[in-house]
Formats: sequence, C-alpha cells, structure tokens
Amino acid sequence: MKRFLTALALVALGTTAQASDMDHGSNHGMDHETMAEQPMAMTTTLGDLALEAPYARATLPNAPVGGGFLTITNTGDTPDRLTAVETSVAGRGEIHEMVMKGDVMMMSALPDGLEIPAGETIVLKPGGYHLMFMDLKEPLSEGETVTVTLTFETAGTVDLPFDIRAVNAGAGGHSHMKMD
Ligand SMILES: [Cu+2]
Repeated sequence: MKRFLTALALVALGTTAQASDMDHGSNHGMDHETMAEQPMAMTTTLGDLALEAPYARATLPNAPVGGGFLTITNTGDTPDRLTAVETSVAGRGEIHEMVMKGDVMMMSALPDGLEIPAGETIVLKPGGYHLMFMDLKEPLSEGETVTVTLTFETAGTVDLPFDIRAVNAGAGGHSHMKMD
C-alpha cells in the first residue's frame, strides 16, 4: 500500500453515501465529507485513474455471489492494473472476465488482475469484465450502498461506495458509454 495517504484522503472524499445499518459493523469509522464539485455520476480520482459510476447488482436471498461494475479510465502514460477487490459483505472479491466455452458464456477469474492500459478506458459491465463478490454474507439490497476496496498496482487503494441497483441493472440498453 504505497499510496496509503492518498488512499485515505480519497476514502474521506469518496464515501458520501451511507451503507445500510444492517450488519455493516465497523465500516464507517471515518468522517464523511461531501464533495461540492462532484457531478451527478460519482467520479473518484486515484492517481492517474478516474473511477466512474460504481454499482453493484442486487442479489436474491441466499445468492452466493454478487457482481460489481464501474468504468476505469487511465489518464496516465503508464499502464496500471486492478489487482484486488475486497468488501466486508463478501468472503472474498475476485476480478472476472467472460469467455466463450463452445456455445456457452462462462465467467473466469483473472488471477493476475485486470490491466488498465495507458490512455484507455475499461468498462466493467454485465456480460464483460466485472467484480465478483464471492461467499456473500448478506444479500445486496437495491437502493443501499456497499463499500468496496479496490487495489491498483500503481495508483494504490481506494474505498468506493457502490450503489446497489436492480437485480438486472445494466442488462438492457441503458448503459452509458464512457469511451473516448
Ligand atoms: Cu463473475
């Protein structure tokens, strides 16, 4: 955690949304400051990375896993890499891609993480790259927020509030393209 101070500052700036009261324990030890200049869709800057519109899909009761999505833009001159995902509501986090196996779309963990090439935008979305929250300890409820810790090789670590949307969020035509 090389950029721990940076990460801490961003935690304070980024955590404007409250998680639910149920069973979240101690994940809100810090002061929350509202960023006046935040646009409607939340964008967090971490080093050379812009992290936009993080959300998770609500899960049905007893669902073992949940999915998380966001858009990551690397404005720098060097590649970075998303290497770890953690959240208090899941036993562990993974970074997944979708791959075709014969006729079947399967998801597969990326053991080396997800590269964010210099100057490029990577969109994590349903049907593509996504964050996977394994061994969920509680359902993800629509309208609530879950805090997810993302670690990048170069940019460091940040806690991001993920809005929990409908179970099928992002499946239809309502995806905002953030490319270019
Ligand atoms: Cu997955």
